[in-house]
Amino acid sequence: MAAKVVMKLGGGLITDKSSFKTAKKGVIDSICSEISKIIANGHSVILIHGAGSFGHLLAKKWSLAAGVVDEISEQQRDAVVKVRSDMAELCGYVTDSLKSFGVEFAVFPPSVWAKETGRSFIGDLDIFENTPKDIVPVSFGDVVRVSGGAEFGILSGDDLMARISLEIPSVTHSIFLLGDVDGMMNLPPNIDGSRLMPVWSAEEHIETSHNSEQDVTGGIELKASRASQISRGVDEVWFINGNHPERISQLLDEGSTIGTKILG
Ligand code: IP8
Repeated sequence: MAAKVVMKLGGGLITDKSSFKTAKKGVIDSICSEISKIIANGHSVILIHGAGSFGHLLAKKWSLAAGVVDEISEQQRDAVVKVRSDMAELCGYVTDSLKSFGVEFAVFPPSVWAKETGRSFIGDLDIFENTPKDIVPVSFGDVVRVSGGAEFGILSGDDLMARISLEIPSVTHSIFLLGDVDGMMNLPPNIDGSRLMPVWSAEEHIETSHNSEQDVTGGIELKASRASQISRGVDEVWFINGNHPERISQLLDEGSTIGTKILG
């Protein structure tokens, strides 16, 4: 059966989060190569990516997530323009790689089609539905317009994942590709005794360490919460190590792989 896959490349997977605007092109290439195989096998893919060091560092420095602050509004507005262009640049690395593997794509920057932040952002999701089957729609976490005086805010790729996975008809798989870990761990990955949870549901407590010094959206907690919401409407919701993209094909072909299956 042809799968309809919504996939997010985490910002920590495709960039070095601690080093300003450093893309991991090798990782991006290995995932895009895998996407080309998935499409050649008759499946369709909607691709979302996070910001990593192309978004969070400047957004944090100028407090973009909380909206405009009078005293620094000029610098903030400059930062909004800069982060949007940095995100377009990161997206360019992803689409250049898709192109090099012969994958056609269409880019939809949220700053153009979406407004407001969080799960109830406003925007016409039909653009993802109306793209022809062999063309991969690509979008990403971005700075978007916000009403009510805030002027701007940060829309996370995790919120895009939730809405697209649940509202586009017949999505079969919603996959979050992570950097450095095989899936959801019971303890932060750097702590002794940390182990992979092959299945996870929201009732199960996890110890997390969200690096809010770097991250202006919600880190693993936001991902876990959105994944859990998605799993109420989509059968196959997974956290997979993006450094092993062959696991995506294994999941599609064999129904399971190394990773965490999120249960509703
Ligand atoms: O990395 C954040 O998106 P995320 C977007 O998917 C920006 O949470 C611009 C920081």
